[in-house]
Amino acid sequence: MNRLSRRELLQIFASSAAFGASAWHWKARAADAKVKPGGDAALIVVDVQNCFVTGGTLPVKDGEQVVPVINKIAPMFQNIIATQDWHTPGHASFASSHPGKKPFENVTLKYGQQVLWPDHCVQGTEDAALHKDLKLPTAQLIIRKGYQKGVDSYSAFMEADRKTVTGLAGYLKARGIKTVFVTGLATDFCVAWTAQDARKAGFGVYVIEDACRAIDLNGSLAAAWKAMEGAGCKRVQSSDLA
Ligand code: VGL
Ligand code: ZN
Repeated sequence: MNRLSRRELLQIFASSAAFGASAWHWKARAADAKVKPGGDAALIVVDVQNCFVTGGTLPVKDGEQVVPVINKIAPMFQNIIATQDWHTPGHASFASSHPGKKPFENVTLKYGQQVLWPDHCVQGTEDAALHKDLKLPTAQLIIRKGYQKGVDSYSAFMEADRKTVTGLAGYLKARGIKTVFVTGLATDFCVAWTAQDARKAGFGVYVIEDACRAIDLNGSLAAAWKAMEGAGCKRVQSSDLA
């Protein structure tokens, strides 16, 4: 009798064209099978900017270490999108805009709770530029976010008012993208919000853990992974890609 192994069954299941983005939760991948991004996949490189690495205004611990990892996997992708946190001077997410408030405290804005940050990623400054060693010559779109003075945007898809879209979902859908691979800074803020919003918009989502670094404020990293995995985002390592 011709019996298929569990591994073969899993691979057939995972590669079956019958399972579109709606069945994303049910797709399984054999532990030793590599993930190969196809023409309908996009790499999203979130906020790998000077502000978020050593020497920047809001440095993420070891933030610069994502650069070689992202450079290594980028050639596996036919579609690449980068994002830039792109704030006005005096932005509502800056502690300096709220008298008596300090960075990393919370404040209530019109749209809800907002963590306050040091002034960072101000439009057009060197601090807001992409890291100089990032090599993404084939990147097709740079999406900027957080450019409205009164509204933050951790997510590359939707601003913090949870109403205003950036246009990224429409762009990706118009180009036939079904799956996104999320990398960059910071795991527990802009990466996590981007990954969850990508799921909400109907994309399959992989988050490449070793291509991300976290801020980890009061347990935010563990909470972010729980939320991402709960939303159906898959946690993988760069070595899982081919
Ligand atoms: C980010 C805090 C404030 C991020 C951006 O890119 O994760 N975090 N602005
Ligand atoms: Zn910001």
